[in-house]
Parts: sequence; structure tokens; C-alpha cells
Amino acid sequence: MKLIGMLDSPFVRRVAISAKRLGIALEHESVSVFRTFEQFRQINPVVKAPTLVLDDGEVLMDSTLIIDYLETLAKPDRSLMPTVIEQRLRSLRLIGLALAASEKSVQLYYERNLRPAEIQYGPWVERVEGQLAAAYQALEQELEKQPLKTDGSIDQSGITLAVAWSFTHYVVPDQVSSERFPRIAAFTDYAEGLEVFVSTPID
Ligand SMILES: N[C@@H](CCC(=O)N[C@@H](CS)C(=O)NCC(=O)O)C(=O)O
Repeated sequence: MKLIGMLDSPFVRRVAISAKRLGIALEHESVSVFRTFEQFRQINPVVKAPTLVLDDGEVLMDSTLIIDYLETLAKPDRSLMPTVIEQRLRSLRLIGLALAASEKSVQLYYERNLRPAEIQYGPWVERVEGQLAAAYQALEQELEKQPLKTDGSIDQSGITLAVAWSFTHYVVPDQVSSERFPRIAAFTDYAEGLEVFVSTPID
């Protein structure tokens, strides 16, 4: 199977890291939705990263749906999702918040880098900045209530959170500070030190 997309996308990176933790080998092709739009379009006419091309040529997109498929392929004891309902609920909440933070970071980055300055719309930017801050605020509170494990393991909520935080720092660093969100920052330092993160760097 081939994973298509750049690792500077948090959605691509969470799939790549999850696949490694699930023990599923993926061939990775760093095709950009911007710089190599036409090449991407040949693979997936919708041009969404990540795209997963199965061995029979079937094409999947959306990181959460791709991870769902990889989870189904993996051995149950490798799953990155808790099965106990209370823990699963918490994981789903953290993942939802981290995905929202990733999405809002992408929106701000596109606004700043794709839209010409003279047609930028201030109220929209403020709205997105507020949503991004709210997502990280809620995540920080969740970690205060119950820290994520830092014992060498990592699950889907940890992967998605750390990937989101690193991505936000990479594209809109002015929006986040380790002083304001110390627990998220500390957890991300831990995650980025794991071999699976080190071998899957933002490119
Ligand atoms: N919800 C999607 C978001 C994917 C997404 O927006 N990817 C961006 C790259 S970071 C993309 O494909 N951008 C090109 C576009 O939307 O036209 C997921 O989880 O995979």
C-alpha cells in the first residue's frame, strides 16, 4: 500500500506514525498537493492528503478513515485505541480536539500564504485564531485532569496531539506558546523523542 502526501501535513504524519505503531508497512510517496498538484491529481483527482492507494488500486482518503482501515488490518493487540468505554471516550475527545487544532492551523496557514494580503478578511482570521486557541486550551485542561502516559508507549490520542502541536509550531508559531500550554508542550517533547516520531519527521 502507498501513502501519498507530505509529512509536513499533520494528517499525513499521523497516518505514517500510526501505521508504524500498528506494524503495517506502507510505501511513502512525498507528493505535494501544491507543488506537484498535477501528479497528485493523477493519483487522486480530489487531491487530498493523505491518500492511501491499496494494492488493488482502490483509493482511500481522510486520515481518520485511513487509520480506521489500518486498525482493521492490524492485529487486535496492536490497536492504538482503548477498548474500555470510558478510556475510548476520552481518547475520542482528545483526538477530536487535536484534529480541530490541526485543521485550524492549516486554515490560518492557507490564509496567510495562499490568499493575497489585500483580500484577507480580518474577522475570519480572528475567528480561526480563537478556535485554535480554544482547542489547545481544552486539551491542556484534559491533560491537567489526566496526564497521558510517558512510559515509552503512545496511543492514537497521543500521536494526534503531538503531531498537531508540532505542526502548529511549524506553520503558525506565533499562535502557541509552551508557557501557555505547558502540559501539551511537555508531552510533545516526549512524543517527538520516540523512535517512531524521530523516523517520521515533518519534511
Ligand atoms: N480531514 C482530513 C484533512 C486533510 C487535509 O485537509 N489535508 C490537506 C493537507 S494538510 C489537503 O489535502 N489540502 C489540499 C486541499 O484541501 O485542497 C484528514 O484528516 O485527512
